[in-house]
Order: sequence, then structure tokens, then C-alpha cells
Amino acid sequence: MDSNSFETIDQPRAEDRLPASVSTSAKIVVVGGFGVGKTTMVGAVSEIRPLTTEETMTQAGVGVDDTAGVASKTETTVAMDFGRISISDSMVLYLFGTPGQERFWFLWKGLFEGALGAVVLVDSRRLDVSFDVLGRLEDLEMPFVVAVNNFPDSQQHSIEELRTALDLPPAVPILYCDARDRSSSRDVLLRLMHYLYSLTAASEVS
Ligand SMILES: Nc1nc2c(ncn2[C@@H]2O[C@H](COP(=O)(O)OP(=O)(O)OP(=O)(O)O)[C@@H](O)[C@H]2O)c(=O)[nH]1
Ligand SMILES: [Mg+2]
Repeated sequence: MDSNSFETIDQPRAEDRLPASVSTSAKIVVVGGFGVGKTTMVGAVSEIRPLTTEETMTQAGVGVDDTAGVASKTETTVAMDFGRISISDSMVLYLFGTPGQERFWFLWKGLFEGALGAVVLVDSRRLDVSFDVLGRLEDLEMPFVVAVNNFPDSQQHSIEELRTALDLPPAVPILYCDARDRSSSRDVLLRLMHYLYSLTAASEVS
């Protein structure tokens, strides 16, 4: 290997280092159907340069990938997204975004290992792509919140309409979000953490 090869590797930035005050971390998975905004959300909230594994969508995917409703999409996640966000001085969340296309779903098992909970991102124009995702989370017994990502041409559905359409029990939090917006995406993660806390508190009482 040529001795100059290492010069091409970026040096870590100060903000990529874990603050010394951090004593707790949790793994959270951002999951959802194809093109619902998972990579966008991880990138919007991450304090470190997010790791993405985006590949250009090519003709090879025609007939294999279901691009209905997201025809303008040019790139797709083929392995995972990774980011980190502090939710207090002492706690960080490590975020793992899953690939949305079904042919990469075999990677899910590893991505969920050790995870505390999940954010299910939903595009209300294409609720059907969420059904398998929700079913799989229930099989994994993974607690989750549902975040409805608003696209410009989305129709406004009430939370209760969405709950019925997605067949979700009353306890599962559902909230609207804009995956491109840092504070909106952060609110989703905080809601998940409150939900996980309430589940733990309830199991300690019973
Ligand atoms: N208008 C609008 N566009 C969004 C929003 N979130 C994502 N997008 C756009 O929607 C497209 C899909 O976003 P991605 O973040 O790649 O979606 P993904 O779920 O990671 O997609 P896959 O990894 O291929 O499953 C991109 O072109 C984004 O710019 C949003 O909240 N509003
Ligand atoms: Mg993606």
C-alpha cells in the first residue's frame, strides 16, 4: 500500500467525538417502507456526519423494486444509515436506518440486535408499504412509535384515521413529522424514549 493512502481518510471532527459527559447510550432503529424518508431523518438529526449506503437506482431494479409513488427517487439505501444524537448531557442515541426495499430486508435481523425500540416512518400516500414492516416489528416484539412523514401532496388524515388504517392498538404513539427537519425528527425520538420509559415503568408495577 502506498504510504500516502491514509491521507485520503478524513480526520475525525471535534463534533464526531463522544462528549466525556456521556454515560448511557441506546440503539434505536428507523424503519419503514421504501422511500418514506428514513435516510433523510437519520441525516437530519445526526450530530455526527451520518453514514449512508446510498446507491443509484438503475434499470436493473425495474420489475424487482416497487417504485410506485416515488418514481422521482434516484438513490436507495442498500445496507444501513447510521447517526448519533444526544438527548441529554449524559445520554446518546445511536440511530440505525434500515433499507426500505424488500430485497434488502434480510439485513434487518442484525440491525435490530440490541435495539431498545424503533421509529416506524410512514408515508400516508402509501400506507400499504407499512403493513409488512409493522407486522415484522410485532413478530420481533420491538416497541415502536409511528411517525407520519408529511409530503407536500399528502392528504391530512387524523391520528385516529391513521390508527384505524394501520390497525394499531391505542397505546402505540402516532405523531406527524417532517423527516427533513431536525427539531421535528428529534421530537419523534423523544416521544419514543418517553414511550419506552412508560413501558418499563408499567412492567415494574405489574
Ligand atoms: N417533501 C418531503 N420530502 C421528503 C421528506 N422526507 C424525505 N423526502 C424526500 O423523499 C425522498 C426519499 O427519502 P429517503 O430519505 O431516501 O427515503 P428512504 O426511506 O431512506 O428510502 P429507501 O432507503 O430507498 O427505502 C428523498 O428524495 C427525500 O428528499 C419530507 O419530509 N418531505
Ligand atoms: Mg434510505
